[in-house]
Amino acid sequence: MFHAKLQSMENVEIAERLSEVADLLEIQEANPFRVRAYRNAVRTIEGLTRSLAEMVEEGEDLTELSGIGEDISGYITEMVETGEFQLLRDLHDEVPPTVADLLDLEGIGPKKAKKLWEELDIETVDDLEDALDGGRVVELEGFGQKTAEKLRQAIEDFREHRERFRLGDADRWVEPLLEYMGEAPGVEELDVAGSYRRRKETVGDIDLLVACDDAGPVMEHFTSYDLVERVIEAGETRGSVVLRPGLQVDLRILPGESYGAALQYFTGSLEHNVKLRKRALDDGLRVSEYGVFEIPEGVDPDEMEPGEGERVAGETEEGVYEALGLVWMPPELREDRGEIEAAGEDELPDLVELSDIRGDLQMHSTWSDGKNTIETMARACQERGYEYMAITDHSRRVSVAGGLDEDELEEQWKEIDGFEGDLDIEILRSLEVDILKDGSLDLDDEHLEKLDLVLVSVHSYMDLDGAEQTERIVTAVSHPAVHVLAHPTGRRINERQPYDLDVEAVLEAAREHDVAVELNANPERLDLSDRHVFRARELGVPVVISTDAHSTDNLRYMEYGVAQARRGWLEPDDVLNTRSLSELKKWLDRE
Ligand code: DGT
Ligand code: CA
Ligand code: CA
Ligand code: ZN
Repeated sequence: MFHAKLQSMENVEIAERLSEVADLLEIQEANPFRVRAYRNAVRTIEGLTRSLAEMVEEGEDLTELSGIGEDISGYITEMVETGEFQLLRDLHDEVPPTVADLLDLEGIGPKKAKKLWEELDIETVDDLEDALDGGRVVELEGFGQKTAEKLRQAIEDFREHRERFRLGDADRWVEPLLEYMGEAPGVEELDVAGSYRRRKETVGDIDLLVACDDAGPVMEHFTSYDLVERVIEAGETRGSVVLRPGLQVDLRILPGESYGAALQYFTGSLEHNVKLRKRALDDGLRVSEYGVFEIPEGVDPDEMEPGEGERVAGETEEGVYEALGLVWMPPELREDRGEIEAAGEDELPDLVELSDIRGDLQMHSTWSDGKNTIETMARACQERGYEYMAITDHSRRVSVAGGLDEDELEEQWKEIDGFEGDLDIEILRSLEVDILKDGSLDLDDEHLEKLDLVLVSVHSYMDLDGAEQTERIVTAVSHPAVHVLAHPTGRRINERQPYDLDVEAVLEAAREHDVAVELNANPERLDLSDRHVFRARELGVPVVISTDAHSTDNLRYMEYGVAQARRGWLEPDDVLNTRSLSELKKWLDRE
């Protein structure tokens, strides 16, 4: 039993399932070459810019993709055409799917996972925690006290990092879900609220709101979505499910008259709502998810029944804010960082928008580790309507990514000279120059001088102590040729902590030397963070929002960068790449 929706199965879902096969095979101690074949296929799929479902529908030969052989091609076709994957189903009869979750714990490989499951019946991370509490794990051969302690830490890390989804990952599931929910009977309004709407870098769960008259069929439609793994709750107007990758979705169904109030309430943040409610009480008003109500004389607002008191707003979100004497605020601002006060005085920032962006100043090509040629990247940028772009391949020292030396850089310029005239976009000669351990740069001064834009960043010695790391980066920023410090803290969300770094000192140095800081828009980085760009703005340090694209597809990351910039209160003037080409050139030439 499956729906037509499966026909458009997402690449991520296919990759996810193949990756699960690899995990389960590994736990079964299958032939390592077989395991690797699945992993290679997953890597290929993750880098694909086209939809596999489309390719299957158009009868294309999937085995022409690298890493995809006859078997896997057959499985992909099976998934696209039937929504089923018999091999995975068979594997699930042998190994419970949750056992593979144990592999996400630091220090647990397939052998250990197998042992925990076979000998202690541990199938989930929660089971493992119970077994640790009960002292059963230490008794297992090859585990011992030290391992047990490490596992506790691993569980803690797992919970802290893995339970929240990166916004970019959540989007891959939310977008198809919204499309599906839009097809539910009688839907009048449909929105995602919560941290997702505020575009927070990670989301704990997805809060879906629907306005309609008849809730039953909408709830039914929701819980029968194909990617639902588990239904937690399916009440009349309130439901909760967990999607296959472990992402929880809460649904609220409401009548149209209170939709605006619910949207406001469930968008949060909690802190924003708390402050709003306090403010309302001073005006004799009570705000709830049902609307804004006048508090009747002598009534304790905490004891008001839903719907009690005269209702002054609720149908629209604007109306809710207006009833409280405030103008509507973009969701990205609703973190109680001063936005309510600013709205009260009509001093909200005029936030930067995607359409303000005139160019992308960090991207890679086949000259280093990018997937597309410079010309292809340039045409894609032109299609996005940009006036300018910078090609910033890696420098020599980043050899794993095919970094360029001085001679190769000159070769690259010649290539650009060759086709530039055919295009309607300015290609800035640039390079992502590696910052060496002592803060010096991985390119000679002569060539640094010749570049239109000098971008510098760290790719090695990420674990220096704070003082040394800060000094290193400050040294780099102080070099007179440098224009932009890229991905300044080096964090990878849910994967790698930022360097031990005094960001304030780096921002001060950037200001002193007229260097801009990057907001790297890759949803796995978002570096600098929203809080840090807020601080950059306060200090008057210009911010560049760049995608660091390694393929034409990645150019769409700009949207994530702009969202974080908005969360950091940036206006167009705070963002360097909203400037016209001539203004940008003036800034680059330090005129
Ligand atoms: P998340 O899911 O952890 O990324 O963060 P949020 O902000 O999406 O939080 P969530 O899903 O727990 O709740 C969604 C919104 O609902 C939250 O931002 C504010 C609102 N909300 C939830 N619980 C309460 C509450 O007890 N009081 C008030 N005023 N608002 C609440
Ligand atoms: Ca949420
Ligand atoms: Ca929620
Ligand atoms: Zn980089």
